[in-house]
Amino acid sequence: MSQFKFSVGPWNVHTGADSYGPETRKAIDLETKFARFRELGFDAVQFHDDDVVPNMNDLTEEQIKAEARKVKALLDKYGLKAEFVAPRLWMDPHTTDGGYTSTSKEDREFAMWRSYRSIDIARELGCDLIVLWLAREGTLCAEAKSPVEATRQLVEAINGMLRYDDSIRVCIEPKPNEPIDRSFCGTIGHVMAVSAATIDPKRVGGNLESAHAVLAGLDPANEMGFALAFGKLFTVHMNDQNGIRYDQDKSFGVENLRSAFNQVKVLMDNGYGQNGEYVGLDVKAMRTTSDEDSYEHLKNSLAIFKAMEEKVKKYDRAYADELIREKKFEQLEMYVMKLIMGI
Ligand code: XUL
Ligand code: MN
Repeated sequence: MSQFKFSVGPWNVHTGADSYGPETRKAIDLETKFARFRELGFDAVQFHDDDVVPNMNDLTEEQIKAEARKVKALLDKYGLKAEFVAPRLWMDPHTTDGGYTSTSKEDREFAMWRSYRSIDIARELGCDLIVLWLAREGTLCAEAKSPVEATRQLVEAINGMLRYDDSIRVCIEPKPNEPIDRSFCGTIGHVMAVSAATIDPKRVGGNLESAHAVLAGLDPANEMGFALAFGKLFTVHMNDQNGIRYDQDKSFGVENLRSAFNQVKVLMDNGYGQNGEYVGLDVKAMRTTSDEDSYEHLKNSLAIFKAMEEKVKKYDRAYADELIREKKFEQLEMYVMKLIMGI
């Protein structure tokens, strides 16, 4: 039995298309995904704004809310909650060069329109969390934007969301690069600084994704710990990543079990989940995966996470503390390795 509640996004079950080739699996409709998510033991679904309302740019504010209510009814049917809504600005022709930090005023206004509509959608779905993955808030050409002005624009954009709804929470998911070359907000440290500069820091936190931390050359558990120290780890995207290369979104724990152990440990040691936080997955099936195995990577990630929870429960704190007091770190390291290996 896990002590956590789990969430996942509809994009985590996908067709296998990548930048170099077309779909390898059939598309699956939202309702079928909800039914399977529930069967697999998920409690909540994470959404992009246009996962909920696909053609939202063509609809009025009232029409968007009405569409969102249909998805809420579907969630209710399967006993699922909505965890967050994320404006999918990176896909839109208006925001090819970023939204909040675009050099075009019209694009920046569009980004705010989508953010306000994301808040409306979140409210209809019964959730109070907006995730900002700042995909294109950075530069491809280093001289194209001022990093100082862009950082201030980002703070102002978040202030706009905080003013629009006085109890919505905003959560930045940092990533150092991809699709942008140089991101303005690449790590959880950047997120904490941006949070502190807003009009209501306690409503602005972070969504730490394991793979994004690895891409920044940082340790995911330490990054989670940094946000936890400020009470600002609002959610997580658990997955894995083989070094500093393209973003892989591998199943949780498949590359680095010790890192997986330490991520679960830092969450368990610090009361993550006690204020309703979910353990979110952001994992992709391999392109070679067949239609019937479309959900296998979700099942595997949950199984590895839960197995790590058991390992953390077995962790002998008194023994570890004694080794720490004596600075016997070779022994401590081997103790952890034996625990993980089960020898
Ligand atoms: C991109 C990424 C996104 C966000 C949700 O790297 O992680 O899937 O998590 O938009
Ligand atoms: Mn993510």
